[in-house]
Amino acid sequence: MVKKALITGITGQDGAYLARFLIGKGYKVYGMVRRTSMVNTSRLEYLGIKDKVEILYGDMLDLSSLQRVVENTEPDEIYNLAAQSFVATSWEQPILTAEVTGLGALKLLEAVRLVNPKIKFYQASSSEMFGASPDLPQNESSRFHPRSPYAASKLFAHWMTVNYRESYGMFTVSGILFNHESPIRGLEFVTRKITHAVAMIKEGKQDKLLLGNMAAKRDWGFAGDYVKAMWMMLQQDEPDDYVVATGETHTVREFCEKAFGYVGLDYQDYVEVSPELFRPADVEVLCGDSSKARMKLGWKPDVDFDGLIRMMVDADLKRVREGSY
Ligand code: NAP
Ligand code: F7E
Repeated sequence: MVKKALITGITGQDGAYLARFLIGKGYKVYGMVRRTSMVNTSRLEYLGIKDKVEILYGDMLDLSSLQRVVENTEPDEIYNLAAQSFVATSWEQPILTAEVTGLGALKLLEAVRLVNPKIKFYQASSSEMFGASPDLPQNESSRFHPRSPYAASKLFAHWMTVNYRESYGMFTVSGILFNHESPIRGLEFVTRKITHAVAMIKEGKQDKLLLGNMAAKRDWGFAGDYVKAMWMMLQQDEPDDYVVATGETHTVREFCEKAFGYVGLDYQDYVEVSPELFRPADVEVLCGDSSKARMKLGWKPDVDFDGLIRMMVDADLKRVREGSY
């Protein structure tokens, strides 16, 4: 029998990669999207799968729509990837972030419990939940110390996922994923902001790049590798939580140095620091210990830091040269 998966957030970076991965595994893939005045399927088009997924309308703010989507699709697996996911915006829209990213996950868990508690449920948790944790590298037992409305909302959703497992015996898992990037990463995130600027500068279409905290350190991997781990978590006999990370951490400055260096430029000639781009509170260092995922799931990343930068710069150069964006 063909397995069915429902993905919330299918128009986002991970949603598109996960949909492509599941289609490759023979799944029937449903994607929930919110109503917008313009269609927003550019990532699905980029990966060549737009016509291979079935789209249904629903919103994380609206429990009745979630319940209807779950009833109408009768999935075996649900991947809850929908969120207001940009940390900086979460200070400007803290309540919306809590409602979509935090309460939205609880609404979806409730919809699953009411419609069919046997559906397996994946929650997109985040390394941001560790925030200012004194533990480094961070694993599943490390202490949480969220540092933004986004991180606090994700922590609420994480604990609700654990609680639905413990209270109702549901197959709910939380994947604590460290930063993962790709050529279809949103342009506001620092990696893509840099690789897009590198391409624009190289092609003579931009002269400088403004950045905020260049000393921040992140454990950056490739989104295509990370969506495999999501699926693997739902194929286990028992539901559990897993950290997914490369185990390497690099500064924003190093990312710049390598990305500009790849096209023969010195980042110091183009990058300026703008105090306006600093956050009210930042997470200074994240580095994940994914031993459990590697041992129990057999997961490992295939793309390393340098490979990720090359992939993103190459894709941006191609798009800038073609004028596609
Ligand atoms: P993304 O590109 O920002 O995608 C977010 C998705 O959520 C989009 O499809 C967006 O739809 C959808 N969405 C937002 N508000 C919604 C609402 N009210 N109702 C329904 N859908 C809504 O994020 P991503 O990078 O793919 O990340 C996927 C998930 O993993 C997110 O939950 C994120 O917080 C989490 N996460 C990401 C990372 C990472 O490094 N990428 C790491 C850890 C955890 P629109 O297209 O309409 O805006
Ligand atoms: O920032 C610093 C910034 O916005 C990374 C989301 O997917 O990963 C992501 O959250 C670092 C921060 O990602 C700029 O201050 C400097 O220290 O790329 P980012 P993030 O905040 O780590 C986690 C795991 C998620 O769950 C989130 O959903 O880079 N930084 N200068 C900058 N950041 C941005 N965006 N723009 C700058 O100009």
